[in-house]
Amino acid sequence: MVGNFVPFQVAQAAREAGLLDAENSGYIPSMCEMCVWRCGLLAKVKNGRVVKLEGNPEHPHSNGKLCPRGQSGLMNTYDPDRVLTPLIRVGQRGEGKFRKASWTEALDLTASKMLEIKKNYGAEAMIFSSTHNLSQPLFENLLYAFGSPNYGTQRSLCFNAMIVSNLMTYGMEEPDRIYDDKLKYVLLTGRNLFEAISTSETSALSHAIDRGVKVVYLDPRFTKTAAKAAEWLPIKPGMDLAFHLALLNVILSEGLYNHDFVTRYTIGLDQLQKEVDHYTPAWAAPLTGIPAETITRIAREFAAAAPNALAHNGWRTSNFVNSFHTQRAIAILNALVGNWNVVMTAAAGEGSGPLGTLKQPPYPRVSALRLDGVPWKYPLVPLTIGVFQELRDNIVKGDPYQPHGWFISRQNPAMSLPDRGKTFQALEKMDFIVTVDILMNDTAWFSDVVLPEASYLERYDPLTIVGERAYLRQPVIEPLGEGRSALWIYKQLGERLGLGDYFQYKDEEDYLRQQLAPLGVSLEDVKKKGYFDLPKTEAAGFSWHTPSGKIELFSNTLAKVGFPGVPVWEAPPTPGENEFYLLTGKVAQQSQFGTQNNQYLHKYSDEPRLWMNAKTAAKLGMNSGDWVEITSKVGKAHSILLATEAIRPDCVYLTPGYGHLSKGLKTAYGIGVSDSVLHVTYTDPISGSQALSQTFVTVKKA
Ligand SMILES: Nc1nc2c(c(=O)[nH]1)N[C@H]1C(S)=C(S)[C@@H](COP(=O)(O)OP(=O)(O)OC[C@H]3O[C@@H](n4cnc5c(=O)[nH]c(N)nc54)[C@H](O)[C@@H]3O)O[C@H]1N2
Ligand SMILES: Nc1nc2c(c(=O)[nH]1)N[C@H]1C(S)=C(S)[C@@H](COP(=O)(O)OP(=O)(O)OC[C@H]3O[C@@H](n4cnc5c(=O)[nH]c(N)nc54)[C@H](O)[C@@H]3O)O[C@H]1N2
Ligand code: SF4
Ligand SMILES: [Mo]
Repeated sequence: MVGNFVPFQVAQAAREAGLLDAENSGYIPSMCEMCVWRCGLLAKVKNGRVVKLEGNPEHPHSNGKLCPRGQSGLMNTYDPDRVLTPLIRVGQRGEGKFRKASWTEALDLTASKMLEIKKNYGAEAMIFSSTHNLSQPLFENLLYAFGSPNYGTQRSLCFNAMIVSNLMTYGMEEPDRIYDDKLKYVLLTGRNLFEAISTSETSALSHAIDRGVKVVYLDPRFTKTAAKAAEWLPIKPGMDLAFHLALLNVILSEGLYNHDFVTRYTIGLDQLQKEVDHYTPAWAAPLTGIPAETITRIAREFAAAAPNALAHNGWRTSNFVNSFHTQRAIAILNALVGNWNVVMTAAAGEGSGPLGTLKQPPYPRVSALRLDGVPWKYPLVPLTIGVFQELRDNIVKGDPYQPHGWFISRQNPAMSLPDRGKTFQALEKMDFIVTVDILMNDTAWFSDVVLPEASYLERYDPLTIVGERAYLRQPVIEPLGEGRSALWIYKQLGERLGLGDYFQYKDEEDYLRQQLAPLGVSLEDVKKKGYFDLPKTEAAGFSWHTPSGKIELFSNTLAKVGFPGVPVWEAPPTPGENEFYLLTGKVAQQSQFGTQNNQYLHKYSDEPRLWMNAKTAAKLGMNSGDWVEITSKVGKAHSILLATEAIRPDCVYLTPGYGHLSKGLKTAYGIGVSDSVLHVTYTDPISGSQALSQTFVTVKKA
């Protein structure tokens, strides 16, 4: 039976390594893809079939553990709704009528449509979008070789504010955090680590709490993280900036900063000091809803614990249009107490490091403007990061030109972009839409061609480096249907587009061998363990990749393009009478907009309800279980109400990832409501981050 047996070469390598016995039972190493954290896994194999997924102790992201989503990964492959052949639309867009097609027909059609669009309107009329995954370099190769500047990623909906502020402060995207025995104090600003899980960091924080590390947690909701924290501060949404400016004020005015570190490694203390002089705890108290004494105490506690004190940047930091300044203030708080190389350090990160790169010609020069305004409107947003929601808006406007085709890979923008109605307007503008996915997601449902990728248990992906090792994703079963790896799909398309020179590998294993070539490691050896150690490099002293070579408390880069060089107060909009802040935030059992159809996870997920503070609900005459109508400036939605003490009276909350439109998702269809229907598009002018907490709604009984 197809889809059950371990591919011959993988099984052979595993047997030779003693991982599988003569009956083909044992464990095969690979990597999870139930979220972007990509933990190492061991697939438990019995008689050649995978029966369970466990954490690989040899991978720093899993340390032997998989989260509930990772453990449910078998159902990602065995989902009865998997798309197992290429599909071509036959009915109206959105009607969901498709016919099965051969790969040859689907790829020929896709390539011919792309070439037609290029010929008629220029390469820039093809939009490409994708969310972080291991085959992204191949996808990017396709789009840059094709010659389009238009690339949409999830980042502006996720962490742009954090990334751009770290770049402006430290000259790096995101530092690593060290949760070792010395750590004493953690300040988490809306980083719900016990539900928005990154296995290794979540368990590191949990162990730290066991050891008595003090965690102070700011969130308008009482989350699982709030429950584990020493102190929960139900801050007013968007006021984190005021809170952090006041922390800076206390630390500077009381001289609690690390003078030696600040003098040696930073620039701009004077400008910072002058600005934060205004932002006293007494000023911040009415804005944040946190008493001035509490703010002062936390500043002093943080400084006293320093350098073993960490102010966490957060991860999805796309909350308000002032989020860039909030993030800058957090980055600066860490710098002032000199915790670098104690609790924060240069990121080991994922990447390709010393791995071999494949031969290819240079990309064509592109002169067309990017539709997302980078860099002409957003000069500080890196090109690889972009401003996706602005790209979508400019498709609708046809400004500065009208795109005609959209290529989407491993992404569900119909759900993940704010203001779903507008996303559909953008999709409707397209002459041609193609989606690469494993399921008929909501975006695929509106596509013209759907190309099925093999699931992460069925395919190879490019090698990736984490820390001092390179890790391999390898197939642990034969594909169930005709799904193919992204490595195969993009090469096939590249060849049909006349871009074969950008895909100079015979097949997946040849690609991996070329990556391994400069290191003299054999693929067979890597298959056995799932990783290999990279040659040791001399620990190079870290230097700040900022223009001054120092940590920039004042940034001239910001000032030069007309933004404040130090964080300044920018009041976020506040809801009108009878309006609520609409909050979003992850739940432990689901990932984003792509796992709700997983039958294992479905069993353990509550039907999502609209959280509302119990007292507010009582005042409005509403009870748990009532159907309510939620209205924002751009949409309306209906949900069941949950009256709870676990949220501020001025906020409501919806779990993201529900309210799917695709009837091809038979498990998830019809459950819950999408918060993206309600979200208004607001963009932080500096980092390009979408402000997901800045939508205000009214709620009435339905
Ligand atoms: N189980 C699970 N884990 C995941 C993911 C997943 O989908 N599921 N996704 C992964 C990804 S891609 C990301 S980016 C991370 C995201 O992880 P986090 O950064 O933790 O982000 P969220 O869970 O989106 O939101 C966190 C909290 O922010 C609060 N919040 C909203 N507005 C404000 C505000 O103005 N101030 C403050 N202080 N808090 C506010 C919300 O109530 C919510 O509880 O999680 C990762 N881990
Ligand atoms: N309302 C609201 N909006 C949000 C957020 C929120 O919390 N609330 N969070 C934001 C954040 S932090 C992020 S990171 C983005 C994420 O949103 P997106 O960038 O859209 O990413 P995902 O939802 O992870 O994409 C999931 C798609 O990948 C598909 N997929 C899964 N495995 C594979 C595979 O192996 N191959 C292929 N080809 N496809 C696969 C799934 O079937 C699904 O269709 O959303 C952002 N938008
Ligand atoms: S955090 Fe969970 S879902 Fe994400 S990669 Fe790790 S085990 Fe998989
Ligand atoms: Mo994210």
